[in-house]
This record gives sequence, structure tokens and C-alpha cells, in this order.
Amino acid sequence: MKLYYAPASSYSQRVLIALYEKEINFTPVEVNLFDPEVRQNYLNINPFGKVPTLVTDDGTVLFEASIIIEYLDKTYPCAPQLIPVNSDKALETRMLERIIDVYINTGREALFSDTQRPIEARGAANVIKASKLMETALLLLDERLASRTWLVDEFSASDCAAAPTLAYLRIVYNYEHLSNLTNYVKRLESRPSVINTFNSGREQMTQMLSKLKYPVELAKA
Ligand SMILES: N[C@@H](CCC(=O)N[C@@H](CS)C(=O)NCC(=O)O)C(=O)O
Repeated sequence: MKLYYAPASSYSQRVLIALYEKEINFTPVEVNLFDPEVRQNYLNINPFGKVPTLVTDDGTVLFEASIIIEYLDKTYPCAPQLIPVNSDKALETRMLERIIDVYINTGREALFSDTQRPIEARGAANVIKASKLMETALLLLDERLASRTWLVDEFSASDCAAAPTLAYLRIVYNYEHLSNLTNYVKRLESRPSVINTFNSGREQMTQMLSKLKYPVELAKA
């Protein structure tokens, strides 16, 4: 089984966390999407030109981080179970994953793109709208985490999605006022699967940030 990935890619990191959590053997294939030739060749594997992609031993090609994690969880039913067996809990897990993707990640991307515009062009209506939806989602997570260690009962696919998204969000948005969320991120960042994943992505991320027109820093926990 091959995982095409980029070490600093947050969607790749979701899958890496799942693989490390479940201790699944795989062949990592790093894809440098900044190299035009590599990118062109990679389109034969993933026509969207996005990482991650999983190619299973029987040649099945899977796109989309959340679908890859579902596949891994179904195919390797060892602990931890990332999509809960209980169907209501499974639905909750997928809902939280969607909220992280659709609102938090979109808000993070909008805020990040805004840092690369001249100051006078920042804060356009679409950026404000995306960041408001993101704040609503962050508050929802913070409230859930008042009574929970992880987003659902046990560590799940929603936590795999949250870890890189919330770590990268700190680059452009300070959510320290949300204390449950902040403590949750500390718990996430003390899991070996997350530590390994973030360690392997740090160099590429630092390099990418150093090439930006308007500098931003890789914020610490
Ligand atoms: N919906 C996709 C998103 C994947 C994605 O956006 N990956 C980014 C890296 S985090 C990427 O490949 N970007 C390269 C590009 O857009 O050129 C998933 O869930 O896997």
C-alpha cells in the first residue's frame, strides 16, 4: 500500500496520524507538487493534483483524506477504531470532520491567503464571512470539549482531522481565549502519532513559510 503525500500538507497529515495510530505498514511516497514535472506525472495518479492519495496493494486508488481514513479503519479493524462502531457516534464523527473541513479549514485558508495581500487589500467581505463561520465552528468545538477529552468519546477520525487543522490555524488566528480547545490541542500534540507527523512536516512547512511575500511564523503550542 502506497501513500502519496507531502509532509507539510495538513490533509496528508490527517492520514499519517491515522496510519501511525493504527500502526499500519505502508510505503510513503513523497510528492513535491512544487516541481512542475513531478506535478504533471502525479496527475496520472490523482487528476486533481492533490495529496494525499492511497494506492492499495490490489491497485485501488483512493482520494480524499477522510475516505482514505475510512478505508484504513475498515480494512485494519485494530485499535483505535477511528470511525466508531456505534452508528450514531459514527455520524457524529463524520459531522465533526465535515465541520472542521468546511468551516475551520476554509476559514484558515481564507485568513492565510489574506496575509499574502498588501495590507490595504486585506479584510475583504469574503474573508470576514469565512472567518466568522470558522469562529462559530471553533466555539462549537470548544463547548463540546468542556465535557470531553476527544471530539467524540474515544480518539477518532475527527481528531485526526482536527490536529493539523488547529495546529496550522495558530499561524493566522489566535484561539487561546477558547480554553477547552487550547487544552485539547495540547492533548492532541502530546500523542506520539501527532508528534511524529508534525516533526516530519516541520522542515517543509518552515521552508514554505520562508518563501512567502509577507512573512508569517510557524506558531508554537
Ligand atoms: N479534499 C482533499 C483536499 C486535499 C488538499 O487540498 N491537499 C492540498 C495539500 S494540504 C494539496 O494537495 N494542494 C496542492 C494544490 O492544490 O496544488 C482531501 O481531503 O484530501
